[in-house]
Amino acid sequence: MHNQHKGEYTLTSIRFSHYVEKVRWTLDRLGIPYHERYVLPVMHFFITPFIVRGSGHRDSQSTRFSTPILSTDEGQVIAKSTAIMHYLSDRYLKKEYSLFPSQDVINLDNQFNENLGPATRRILYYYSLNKPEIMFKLADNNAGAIQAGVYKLLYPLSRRLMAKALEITQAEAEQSLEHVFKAYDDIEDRLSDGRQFLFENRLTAADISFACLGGILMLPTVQEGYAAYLPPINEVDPKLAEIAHQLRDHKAGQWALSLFREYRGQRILPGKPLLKASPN
Ligand SMILES: N[C@@H](CCC(=O)N[C@@H](CS)C(=O)NCC(=O)O)C(=O)O
Repeated sequence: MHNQHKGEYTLTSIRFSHYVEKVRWTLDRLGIPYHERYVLPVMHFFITPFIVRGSGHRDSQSTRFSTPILSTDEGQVIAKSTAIMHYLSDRYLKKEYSLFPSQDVINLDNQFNENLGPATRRILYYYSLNKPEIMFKLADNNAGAIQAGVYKLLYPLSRRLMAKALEITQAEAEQSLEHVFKAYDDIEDRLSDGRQFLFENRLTAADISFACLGGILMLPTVQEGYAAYLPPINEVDPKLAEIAHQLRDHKAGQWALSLFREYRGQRILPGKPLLKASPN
C-alpha cells in the first residue's frame, strides 16, 4: 500500500495505542505535520502487512505487523515506536537536544516498552475487552465508520484472539497491576530530589515513554492531551476506575499528567474522526 500523501508523513496507527501516542507526542512536539491512517486491532492484519512489507519488528509483545508505522516524506517505512523516535530525533534535533542523550535513557525507554506498556494494556483490556459497549465506542471514536462497522461484526472473534495473544487472564492482570504500581513508585523515587525530568534536566524519550505507556491507565482525556479517545473514567468497570483514580493521586501520575499538559505539543493536522471534547 503506498503512501497516499507523497512527500508528507503518514502514521499508521491503532489510534488509542499508547505506543502510537509516544510517536504522536514526538511529532507534535517537533512541530511536524502528519496524516494518520487508523486501523483497529485484528483488522490491522489486513492492512499493515502491505505497509511494512518485508520489514517490521516482531518482539515479545507484538507482531511484525504492529503499529505505530511511520511512512516518511522520503518514502521510508519505519516500524516500532522507539525506532521512529530515534529517526525523528536524529533528523530534526541537534545532538545536544537528542531525545536519547544517554544509555540510561535508552535502557529505561526499553524497559517501559517491554514491561510497563504490556502491563497497562493488559489491565485495560482485562476490564474492557468483554464489554461491547466500551469496545464499540472505542472503535467508533478511533476509526472511520466502515472499519468500525466491520470491527463490530468481527468482535466476538477479535476479543478471543486478543485475550489469547495478550495473555489477558485474572492472574496476569493482577501481576501486571503490581508491576505498574512498582513502576510508579520507582518514578516517584527518582523525582524525589525535586528534579523535573528523569534525566538531563530536560524532556527525553524516557519521560515521554513513561507518560504514555504508564499514563494510559489513568485514562487521560483529549482535553488532558491524549490524542485519541479513551473510555471516560465514569464509564469503565468500577475496579478499573478505582485504579485510574489511585494512579491519578500518585505523585508519578500527577507528574505524567503535567508532562501531557506542558510538554506534549499541539497537533497540526487534525485526525478524523475528530476528537470530540465530549464524545457520544
Ligand atoms: N514494540 C512495539 C510495540 C507496539 C505494539 O505493541 N503495538 C500494538 C498496539 S498497542 C499493536 O499494534 N499490536 C498489534 C500486533 O502486534 O499485531 C513498539 O514500540 O512500537
